[in-house]
Amino acid sequence: MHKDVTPVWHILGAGAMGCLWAYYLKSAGHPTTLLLKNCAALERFLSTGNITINSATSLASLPVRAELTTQKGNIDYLLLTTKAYDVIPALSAVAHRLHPNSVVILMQNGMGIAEQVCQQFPELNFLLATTTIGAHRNAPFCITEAGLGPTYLGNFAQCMDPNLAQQVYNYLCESNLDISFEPNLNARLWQKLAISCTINPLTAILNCKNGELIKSDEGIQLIKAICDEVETIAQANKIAINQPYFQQVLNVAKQTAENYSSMWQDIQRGRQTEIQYTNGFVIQQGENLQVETPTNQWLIDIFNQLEEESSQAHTHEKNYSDYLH
Ligand code: KPL
Repeated sequence: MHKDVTPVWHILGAGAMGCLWAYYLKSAGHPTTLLLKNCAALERFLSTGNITINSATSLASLPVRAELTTQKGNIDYLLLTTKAYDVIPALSAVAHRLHPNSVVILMQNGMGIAEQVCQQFPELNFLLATTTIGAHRNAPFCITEAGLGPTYLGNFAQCMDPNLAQQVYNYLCESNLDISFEPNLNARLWQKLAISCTINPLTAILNCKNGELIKSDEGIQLIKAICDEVETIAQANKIAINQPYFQQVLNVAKQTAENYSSMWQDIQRGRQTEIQYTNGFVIQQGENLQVETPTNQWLIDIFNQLEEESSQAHTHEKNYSDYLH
């Protein structure tokens, strides 16, 4: 059933990454539907019916379909771009629409999600993706592309039939985004984890752009200490490391110097962050392996306090906007 047909995509998680992929899949001629959680979001989207993408050189809009997650109708190809902590509730919300041949691609920051999905949805055909694309949301369904890097797709613990995985990869290639099938996705996931454990929480705590972190010796030393702990755990897990994580993080901080990280944005908006799936995952792995992770622990303690303060500061705003909708 998966051969020689145009795939029909559903995207769940209409943040920057979800909107970006919806836009590129639709522009490749794939029917694409955004799945939205509530009527307020659906109404907001339907007022234009478009996804808008700003880049350094252009501003473009494209109409896509949208519907509520609770609607009926099979989902064949689902790209899940929610925050890590929303993956299980999101899959549960559309479980009635998935069938034995449905394919789900999980694209989140952080690690530990795939294991939870395997446990709770043992029958699911799923692939993992990790991306280096930089994008942020300016307004609902309107995003800025801040650098199109590669995205890597891989099969978690051979959960998916390799032919089907290849077919999905071919479909994604039609989007014209830079995508590679990665037989050793774990190495990519750990690289990204090192980046997410350093740039993301540090920019949020210090309230700065990515590039500011490497302008002081203290910032660089902190990045090094965090990376060393992540690398020790990765090595204990036999993960291939082709370039020291510290070096990779410095490169990304330089390349994305003018960006505000996704965690910085979450804290500014009073939203829950993915810290439990980044530094929290490293600390948990350290405990399992009896490896100390004092810098990650110190960082997460400060961060938890910041997250709490930011959530409280935005409670009033949230109540007000609930009332308006
Ligand atoms: O992926 C990112 C994020 O913001 O989550 C980085 C690489 C840190 C770029 O801002």
